[in-house]
Amino acid sequence: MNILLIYPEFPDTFWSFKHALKLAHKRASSPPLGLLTVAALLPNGWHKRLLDLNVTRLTTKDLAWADAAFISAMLVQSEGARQVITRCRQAGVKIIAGGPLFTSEHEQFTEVDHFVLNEAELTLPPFLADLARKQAKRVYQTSAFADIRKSPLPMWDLVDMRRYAAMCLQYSRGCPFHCDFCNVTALFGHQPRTKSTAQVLAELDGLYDQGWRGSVFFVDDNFIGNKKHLKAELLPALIAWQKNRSGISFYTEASINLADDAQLVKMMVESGFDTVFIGIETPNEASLAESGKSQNQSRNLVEDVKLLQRAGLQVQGGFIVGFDSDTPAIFQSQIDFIQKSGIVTAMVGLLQAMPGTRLYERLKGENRLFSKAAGDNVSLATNIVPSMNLKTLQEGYKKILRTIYAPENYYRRIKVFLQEYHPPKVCSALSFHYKLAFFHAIYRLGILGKERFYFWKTMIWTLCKRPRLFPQAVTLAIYGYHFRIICDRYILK
Ligand code: B12
Repeated sequence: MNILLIYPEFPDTFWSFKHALKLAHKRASSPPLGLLTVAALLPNGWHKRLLDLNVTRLTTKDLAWADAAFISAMLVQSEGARQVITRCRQAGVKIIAGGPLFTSEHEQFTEVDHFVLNEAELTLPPFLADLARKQAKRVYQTSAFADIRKSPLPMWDLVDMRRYAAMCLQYSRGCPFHCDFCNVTALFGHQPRTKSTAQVLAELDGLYDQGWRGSVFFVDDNFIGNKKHLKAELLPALIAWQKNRSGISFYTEASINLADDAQLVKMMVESGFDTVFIGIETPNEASLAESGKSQNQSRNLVEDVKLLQRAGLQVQGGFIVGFDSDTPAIFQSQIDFIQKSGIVTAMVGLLQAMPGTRLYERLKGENRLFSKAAGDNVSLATNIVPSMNLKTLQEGYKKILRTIYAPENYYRRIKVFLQEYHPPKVCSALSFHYKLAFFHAIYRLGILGKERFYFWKTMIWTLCKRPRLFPQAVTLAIYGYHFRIICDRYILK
C-alpha cells in the first residue's frame, strides 16, 4: 500500500505565525504530531509519505502514486480539508479521515470513505483489522481514552525538519480542571494520562539523533496536570538528558497554579523550559467564578506571571472577553492587565461555546447559541448570544487588539518583560535561520516598518541594559509584526 498522510493548509490566522515564520525562512511552526503517530500505528510494510501542505504542495504525481490518503485536521483547516478531499476523490484515492475536525463533525464530509475518530491508538487497530478482511466500516469511534503508555514513537523520519520552527512531543493528555468553556476534558478526559519517562526520552532521542536543535513544544493540554510524576520522574530525567546535549529548549502549556510550586518551576527551568502558555482568561473575578476557572481565582495574577518570568519562563497568555459577568469596563481592565504583566504574546478571543462543554449545554438551554463554533478563537466571530450587546462586545474587542498590538504598547510590553526576565541556563542554539530572521527583521521592522522608532528604541535599550536577552527581543519583535498584519488584514479592517 502507498499511503499519503496529508495535513491541510492553515488559513492566515494569529496562530499560524506565517508572517513571522517567513522572516526566518520557515514554513510552519511545527509538524502534525497526530499524523506522525498514526503513521507509526500503520503496518510496517506500507510505504508512507507525509504531505504537510503548510510546507509543501500536493501534486498530481503524489496522487497517482497513492492508494490511500490519511487526512488529519482541526476545525480551522475545514476549507483546506475539503479541497484535499475533492482532489483525492477526483484522483480515485481512498480517503481515511481522523483528528479533531472529523471527530467533531464527520457528518459534514460525505466524500470520505472511512472515518477513524477519537484517539487512533484505540480506533485504528479495529479499522485495519476490518480492512484486511475487506470489511471496513464507514465510522470507527469510541468514548474510551487510550493508555498513552502504549503509544508508539512518532515517525520522525517522515519529516523534513528544516522547514519547521519547532518540533513537538506529547507527554500527557487531559486536564484536572473543569473550566466551563474548555473542551479539553470532553476530548481527552479529566484524569491526566501520562507517557512513561522512557517513552519521552526515546522521543527526544529520536529528534536529537535526527539532527534537531531548537525548540521542542510539549503539546500537553496542561503539562503540570500530574505534578507528582513530573517532579519525581520526568523532570529529573530531562535535567539529566540535557547534561550531555545542547541546543534544545522546551515550551509548553500549563495552568497558573504552576506559580505556587517553586520547586516545580525551578526544575522545569533547569530542564530547559523557557516558555509557558497559560490560560489567564480575565482579571474579572466574577467571570472567573462564572466559568469555573477556580485555579485563577483569588490570586494576584500579575504577580504570579512576574514570578514565573523572574524564574526564567516567558509567559504567553490566553485571554477571553464576553463572559456574562463582563461589563464594558472589561476592555480597559484587560488592556491594563496585559500591559502590566509584560505578557508580550497575548492571545485575546471572544468567548465561544464548543460542543461538549458545560458552557455549550448551558447556553443551548438558554437558547443563546446561534451557529457552530468557528475554528479560530482570535477573530470577531462568536457563536453565542452574549449578555453584553454584541456590537459593544466586538467594538471593545477591537479596541483591545488595536491597543495591545499598537507598536508603542507592544514594544513597551517587551521592555516590561525583559526587565523582569531571568533567562535560563539551557538555551536553544542560535541557528542560521535565527540569524537570517534577524537581518530580515532589521530590514522589515527597522527600515521599512512604521514601527521603526519603537523597534530601534527597544533594541538599543536591550543591548545596553539586557544584552543577553537581545535574541528574545528580536524574536518578540518579529512575532509582533505577524500579529499586526493579522489584526490589520482580518480583524480591524
Ligand atoms: C499543538 C497544538 C496546536 C499547534 C499546532 C501544531 C500543528 N502542527 O498542527 C498550534 C499552537 C499552532 C495550534 C493552534 C491552534 N489550535 Co491547537 N492544539 C494543539 C494541541 C495542544 C496538541 C495537538 C497535538 O499535536 N496532539 C498530539 C497528537 C498525538 O494528538 P492528535 O493530533 O489529536 O492526534 C490523535 C487523534 O486525534 C488521532 N488523529 C489525528 N489525526 C488523525 C488522522 C487520521 C487519519 C486518523 C485515523 C487519526 C488521527 O490520532 C492521534 C493519536 O491519538 C491540541 C490539543 C490536544 N491535546 O490534542 C490543540 C487543538 C488541536 N487545537 C485546537 C485549536 C482550536 C487551535 C486554534 C484554533 C487556537 C485556539 N485555541 O482556538 C489554533 C488553530 C491553528 C491555526 N494555525 O490557526 C483544538 C482543535 C479543536 C477542533 N475540533 O478543531 C484542540 C483540540 C484544542 C482544544 N482544546 O480544543 N494548536
